[in-house]
Amino acid sequence: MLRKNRLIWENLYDISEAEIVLLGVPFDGTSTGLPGSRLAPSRIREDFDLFVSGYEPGLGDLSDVKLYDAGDVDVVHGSPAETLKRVYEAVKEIRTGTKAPLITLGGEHSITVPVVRALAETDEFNYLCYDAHWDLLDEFNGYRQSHACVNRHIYELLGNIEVRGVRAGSREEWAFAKKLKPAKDPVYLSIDVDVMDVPTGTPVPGGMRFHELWEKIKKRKIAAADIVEYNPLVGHSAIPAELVKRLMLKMHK
Ligand SMILES: [Mn+2]
Repeated sequence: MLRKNRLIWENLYDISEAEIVLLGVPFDGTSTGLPGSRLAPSRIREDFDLFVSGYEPGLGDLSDVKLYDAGDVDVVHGSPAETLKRVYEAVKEIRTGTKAPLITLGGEHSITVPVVRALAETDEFNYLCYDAHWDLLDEFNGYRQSHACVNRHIYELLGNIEVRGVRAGSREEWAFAKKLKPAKDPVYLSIDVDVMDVPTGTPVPGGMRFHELWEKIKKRKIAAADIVEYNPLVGHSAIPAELVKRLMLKMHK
């Protein structure tokens, strides 16, 4: 179920030697705003080559990280259910080859649910999300797989979630959010880039600056991460690729 035609670079290591694993999910089938985040995994890999400097003071050098890029999940445009099933299976398959931290590149936010579900079967973590939206709806227009429901379903799966940076939600979501408590480390970190003012299909004015976000997340112990909802059809930002680099340096073992 994995396509290997768009790797960040040639894999120099076997998956069993990996210190970080990368996975792309080029899917935007439930996007409620402007579609296009399906283009993000390949765009982020290109940006990584074009813009990212390999060394970060205090974090180290990319040449010290044994990266394994697992490629992209072979998604099914038109079938969110089949796509999310394939994401789950891809993560389970990766987990049979390695216990290294996984960084997943969306795609839209709905892809986080099967990644968390698959990892939670073997790994211990709590869930921390940075997002402009609560995404706490049980269903959206009768549809539970919508990207507007992702945090609600992870809440049901794990029993608690921490969500930061929210500036948009329904009255019901703001009420539901009162139940949420801070998540203890280690965390699965989900970064919906609309928490900043990065080009996205569902923008909300007043986003965090990159350095504000980084100052927050650099203090956390991160077991796995994803970067979702970057939409290259809306515009360009080097931030997602820079986040991949810093997370690789911070999370590798
Ligand atoms: Mn969002």
